[in-house]
Amino acid sequence: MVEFPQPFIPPSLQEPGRECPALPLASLPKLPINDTPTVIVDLDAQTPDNWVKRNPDFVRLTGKHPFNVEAPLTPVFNAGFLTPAHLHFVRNHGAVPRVDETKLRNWRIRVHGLLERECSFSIQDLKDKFQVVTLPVTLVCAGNRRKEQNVVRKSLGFNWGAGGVSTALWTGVYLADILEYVKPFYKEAKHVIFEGDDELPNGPYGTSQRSSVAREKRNGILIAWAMNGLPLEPDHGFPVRLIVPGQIGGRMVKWLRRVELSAKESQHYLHFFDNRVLPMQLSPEQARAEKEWWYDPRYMINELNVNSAIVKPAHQEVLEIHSHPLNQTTSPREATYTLRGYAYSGGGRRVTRVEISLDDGVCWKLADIDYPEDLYRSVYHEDPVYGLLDLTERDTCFCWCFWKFDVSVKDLAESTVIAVRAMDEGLSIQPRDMYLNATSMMNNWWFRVAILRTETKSGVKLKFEHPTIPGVKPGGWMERLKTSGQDIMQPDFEPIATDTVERQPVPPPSAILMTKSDANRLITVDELQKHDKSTPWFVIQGEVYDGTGYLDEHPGGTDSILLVAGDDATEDFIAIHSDDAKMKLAKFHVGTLVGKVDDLKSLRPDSNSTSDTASLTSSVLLHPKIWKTIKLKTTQPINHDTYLFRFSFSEANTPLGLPVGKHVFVRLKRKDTGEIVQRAYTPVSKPDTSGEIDFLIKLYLPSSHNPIGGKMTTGFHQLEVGDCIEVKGPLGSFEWKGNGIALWRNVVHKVQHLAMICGGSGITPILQVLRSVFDDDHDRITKIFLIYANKTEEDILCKEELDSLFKIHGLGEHPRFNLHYILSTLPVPLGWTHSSGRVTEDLFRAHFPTPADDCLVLACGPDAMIANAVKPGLVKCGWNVEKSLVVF
Ligand SMILES: Nc1nc2c(c(=O)[nH]1)N[C@H]1C(S)=C(S)[C@@H](COP(=O)(O)O)O[C@H]1N2
Ligand SMILES: [Mo]
Repeated sequence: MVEFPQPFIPPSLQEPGRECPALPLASLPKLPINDTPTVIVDLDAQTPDNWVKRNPDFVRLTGKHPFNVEAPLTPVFNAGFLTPAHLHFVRNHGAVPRVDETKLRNWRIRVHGLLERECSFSIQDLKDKFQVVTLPVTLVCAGNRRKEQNVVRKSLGFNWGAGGVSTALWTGVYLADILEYVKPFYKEAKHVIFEGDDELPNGPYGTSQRSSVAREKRNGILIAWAMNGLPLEPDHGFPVRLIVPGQIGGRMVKWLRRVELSAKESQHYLHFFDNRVLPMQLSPEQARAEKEWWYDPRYMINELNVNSAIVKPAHQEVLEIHSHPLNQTTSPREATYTLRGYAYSGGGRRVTRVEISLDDGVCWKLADIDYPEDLYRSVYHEDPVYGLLDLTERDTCFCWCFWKFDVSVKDLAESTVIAVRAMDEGLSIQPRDMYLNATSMMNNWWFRVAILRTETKSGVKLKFEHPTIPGVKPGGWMERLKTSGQDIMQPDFEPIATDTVERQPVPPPSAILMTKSDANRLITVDELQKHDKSTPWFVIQGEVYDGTGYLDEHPGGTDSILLVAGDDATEDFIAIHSDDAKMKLAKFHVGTLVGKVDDLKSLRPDSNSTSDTASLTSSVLLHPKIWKTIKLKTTQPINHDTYLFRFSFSEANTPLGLPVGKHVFVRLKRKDTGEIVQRAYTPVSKPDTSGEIDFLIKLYLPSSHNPIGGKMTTGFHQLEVGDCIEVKGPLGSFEWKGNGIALWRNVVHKVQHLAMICGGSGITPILQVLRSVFDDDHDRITKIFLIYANKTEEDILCKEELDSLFKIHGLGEHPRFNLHYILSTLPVPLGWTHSSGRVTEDLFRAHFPTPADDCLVLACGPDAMIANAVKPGLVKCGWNVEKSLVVF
């Protein structure tokens, strides 16, 4: 009879110092060293798991709750063959069932259904009736390495790195023995269903095995109560769980309450709607919408597929190689570096080879493999805690193995990428190509680590970059190459030629799906470039979009699309668009670019451009395609939070080249975070300025109210005189030509009345037009009606200028300027004669002209103001917003 460790309470709940009970055999892999957590981490305080003690160093993959974590790769790997509980990954679909002493005492596993002998077993019953056994088993979540797919396309699942894998000694009894005891009617009972005690929105967690698999002892399925000789931790199923060696973690039901012999497979919600690899043709959205796919048993995942990863070099590890033999602090070129990592496969199949390539898959060389699991095959050991540890007659491989490969530092320095692939006994080999699927499960394409090389004074420096890093944090070559416009399913690890400059940080990947599942045409660079001005196609992150249908709708104006026609627009698009805009992009997706987008990046000669934008010639400072560096000359406070930033170009006497009404892109590098931020701004410079450009910037600085502050304006705030930023432009769909003529979406409008509505810093494009109208001595007819909304009176920008223009043009016999303010913060100052409250149709009725063909409305303000107040208000007053509303 087997003795039980007493009390049968997980160490984290009682006696955290407890170590794994020793195994007397020195030849076996060492037992893990536990660092059992003793405190409840803050993140759990407000969740139903606020009684579970956890390692604070885990990478949380789904925020606070439920608890889904992996440990950073290096510590898990360094822990060795057996993973201590505090580093073992956890996958919980909901709250951890809380098992107190009473609940523990009454815990039974009910075995029922199509069988002769229905039973309810306590854990003690299991120990008394059946042979207690221990098996080393590797657990892998089917989502392991999912983030790599999520970077390509956001799937129906969260971002596992390559750490969704761990190994432990599991102690329990064979399911096969229990089944034999309860005598199932196997003629009908084709399935064995398992159910957990967790309460999830769609019922408890449950799944099933085919009886033919479940009853076979060779498959090693256990009902287990101990992990590495200690009671299961709450996160791993305390008091008892199923262990299914060689299968995905998802089949190993935790907090096991019920086993049912049934003619039908499990009907549990997550048996169907989780752990499936759906056909590649199904986009995540389709998969969500078309439920029938999930019920097809062919797409279910049981056994693991062959997989491997590189752990060493670690992500961001640096290897300095000196060229001078006397420099002892760095590696000489003759030195070797040992690459290391793990590999595993499913169904008991052995990993039969692991291969390394340093030329992205042209040549492969065998790595050495260490199979610690084999060390158990020569021992027969029986003990009160572990029961029978006997793998002497087993030939199944249920555990990970470790590979290593010595490479000369010189070869590493000449390579741009290290790739690993494994093959198993069934001759399944990890593919080069990703099997992109809606749940992003079983991702097992080659694991590749990019090598970034920098020349240093004393030699070269290699920096290693994993494909991704787990969780939401950005990082890894996949995001970097995606941002640079590559098709990362076919990555190209070009050498980073001898640059000594640190690379720019990569912006986080877009989690928004910007592609259409049925837009799967392959488009060549040639075809792309044929689509320029009349049917503008452009590229974003390797995908091709047709902008034709969007020319009229684009809030940024027609020419911001025309300017990128036939070209790569990734940088600008990602930098300035909201998630909402990204979502809208999918509609215009036509296919995927083949060939290198980099070829496009170089500027094509301006001669082939038919744009009428004056600044395409170099007689002006601004260029729509080339970033120009400008230097901060002065800043001048305008009010409590707004400053006029004046920048100078290097050519002092060249005209700026900014038509009235157009805006520019501005980009800067944040001094604190190093992040590149880009926004569109309308400069307030007069159109005939030379050598300089002025921006009126309202600063949204970090405050208790908004701890982050405006990304861009905080960057502006950090600038000191002499600092440089960049501009390019002009762009925009609207231009005021003067003398009553506006060019809008390439159509000439003769305008008598200009109605204008703006909010806060939205005054800038309005001011441009306004000044130009009133500065124009030839223009005696154009009338302007301006409504300017702000929170408080002190927020009103350029009030003096506006008021004085009003005195000149707004009074007298033939007034041409109607100026009206509205303040949203109540109460308004004493003696305030303008409006207060919200922007409504009444305001337009009172202060705008009646709608007419020769009248345009210009608007600039926060999106919400335009969408919720301006548009509906104008419509109610009879304006045709499609035909007359220009939104900057
Ligand atoms: N009852 C229950 N069992 C469960 C789950 C769950 O959410 N509830 N998650 C499954 C999944 S998807 C995995 S990968 C493994 C993870 O086991 P671990 O958390 O002990 O690592 O448990 C499986 N068993
Ligand atoms: Mo899983």
